[in-house]
Amino acid sequence: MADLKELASALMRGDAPAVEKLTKQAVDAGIGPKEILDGGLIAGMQVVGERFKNNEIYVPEVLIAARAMHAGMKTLEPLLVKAGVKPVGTIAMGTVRGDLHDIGKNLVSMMMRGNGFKVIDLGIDVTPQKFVEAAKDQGANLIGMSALLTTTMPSMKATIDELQRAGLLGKVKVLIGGAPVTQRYASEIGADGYAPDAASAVDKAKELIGL
Ligand code: B1M
Repeated sequence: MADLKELASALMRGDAPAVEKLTKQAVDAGIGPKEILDGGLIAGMQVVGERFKNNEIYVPEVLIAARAMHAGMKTLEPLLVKAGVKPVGTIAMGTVRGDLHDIGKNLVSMMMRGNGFKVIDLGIDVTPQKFVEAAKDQGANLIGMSALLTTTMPSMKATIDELQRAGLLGKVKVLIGGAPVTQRYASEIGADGYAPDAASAVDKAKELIGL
């Protein structure tokens, strides 16, 4: 267990080489990949998320921690697949149609991955149809939309309308965010949830799928 604590703190420091080394050591010591993920990488990322939410650290530190997470996941991912470990949920994430801002969307995606979600990254300028296809064809049980422009926020509503037309509204949960987005707007357009930052987005996503 001591090794996993060390792994979690290396992740919190954003020390990618140490995370890579400690992950390999834990595997060699016979600790299961799920245990390494939960007790080391996710445990560390949860602390990073909390600190970010409390404004104790900022975007660069989160990006550095995410890079360290990636260094550990390179070793763990194939082992998790082999062991048949299922993600806690699958979220299709994208920045809405007409909007090219992706820093926030990427941060949310990283934090989701850091907490055991499978993320289907649809990128930027994502049409309502593309979100719906991800839910239909790729098995996403959550849609995550980001918008940074007041002029692109209506595309969130258009996506919700498209989900309704496809008969998916209610079955697939919709989470929205981005600087100009508010809880009030989310309620107005019928989104299931809103989150003001990346760490809260993870909490909300878990809540929406009943975790
Ligand atoms: Co643009 N831009 N930009 N921009 N840009 C803003 C957003 C703006 C506020 C600047 C300003 O005028 N003060 C303004 C919008 C005004 C408005 O609509 N109210 C603006 C504008 C006008 C524009 C252009 C129209 C400028 C022009 O060309 N005339 C143009 C539009 C292009 C387009 O999208 N079609 C444009 C372009 C650009 C760049 C390409 C130069 C660049 C984007 C680069 C990139 O993303 N790869 C850019 C940038 C960097 C910004 C600012 C400076 C920073 C945005 C950012 O990355 N913030 C921004 C001003 C500002 O915010 N200070 C601005 C950091 C990021 C971590 O925060 O994305 O809010 P944020 O994400 C947070 C939360 O909101 C939340 O979690 C994240 C982490 O805590 N969150 C979610 C985000 N998505 C979520 C999803 C969730 C839950 C939470 O659930 C799914």
